[in-house]
Amino acid sequence: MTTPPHAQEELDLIAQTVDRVSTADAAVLAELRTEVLGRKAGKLTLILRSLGSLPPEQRRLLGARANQIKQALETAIAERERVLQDDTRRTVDVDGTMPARHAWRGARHPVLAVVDEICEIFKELGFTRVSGPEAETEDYNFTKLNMPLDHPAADEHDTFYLGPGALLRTHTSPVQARVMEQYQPPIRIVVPGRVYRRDAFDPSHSPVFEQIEGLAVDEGISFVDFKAGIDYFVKRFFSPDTVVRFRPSFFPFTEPSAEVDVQCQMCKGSGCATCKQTGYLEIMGAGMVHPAVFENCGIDPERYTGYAFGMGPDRITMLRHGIPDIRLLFENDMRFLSQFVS
Ligand code: 2NM
Repeated sequence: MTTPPHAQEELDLIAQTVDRVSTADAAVLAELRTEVLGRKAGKLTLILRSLGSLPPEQRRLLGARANQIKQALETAIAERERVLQDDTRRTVDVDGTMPARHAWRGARHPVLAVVDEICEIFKELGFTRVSGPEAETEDYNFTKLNMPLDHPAADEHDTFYLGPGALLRTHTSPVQARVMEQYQPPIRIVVPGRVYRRDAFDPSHSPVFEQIEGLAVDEGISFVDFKAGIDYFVKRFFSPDTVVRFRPSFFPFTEPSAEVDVQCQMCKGSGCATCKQTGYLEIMGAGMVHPAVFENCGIDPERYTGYAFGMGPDRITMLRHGIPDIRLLFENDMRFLSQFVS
């Protein structure tokens, strides 16, 4: 045990360690603390412990000095710890004269911008935007929509099956089927979402792409309402003078069915590469909902009629911006996407 006059000298030495604290790194600081203040063998700890065996006069003098040093050391260590912590948070060697890096600006993906715009236009006609599951059953994706399972579209060759009777939806129509089952007319909905088909990637195909389908069901909806609804949309989306053409077509879920064309935006109908010299661009399929679909979804086809339509926002986005390859819409290449930041 340390006894005077040794204790006096040692206290002087310990007092000097206070000066070392202000330049210590974290490791040295830990060492210093153990060496001086350690609970078992710290130099100062031992001195303080030995005070009891000293005569009262010496105990008072040494004790006061030892406690003073202890206090000073603890304060210095705490202060140094605070500085070291701050330093690790701060970047060293900052050149304050460097120009700041520009802040990234986000934007909607061009396809989402088109989807939102289409939904807004149909909102003006009273349509509500709804969504539903991407994993579906054969029943909702095909059977209820008047597509028997031997229909070519239901082939494993064209559809991603997840298991027996389960698949990735090939269109958003199963959502319409679910809405018809759950709500009574009047129904007016637009259904945007991702759909899946077993296609290889090429400039105009992708195994996953965006679709918007729409459905209007009420008493007394006629072919005139159908044509007027589509015409309103086309003229709002493109321009008021856009020429619209309805061509007879076939879909299992509509009868009659039509393909809707608009006059080519590139050449104004005179024929160009974009419209393959036809003067028109196909933008959607549509028709009057087949009575069998109503029947399958619990809606009385004697009382209600309606129209439905489907379109591909990816393709419409490509036409709008002159994008030559659908893959550009999926690659998230900032050189491409940054062109759509407004
Ligand atoms: C299209 C073309 C024609 C359609 C039909 C339905 C439903 F579920 F109501 F029967 N939804 N969407 C439809 C009709 C979709 O896409 C080219």
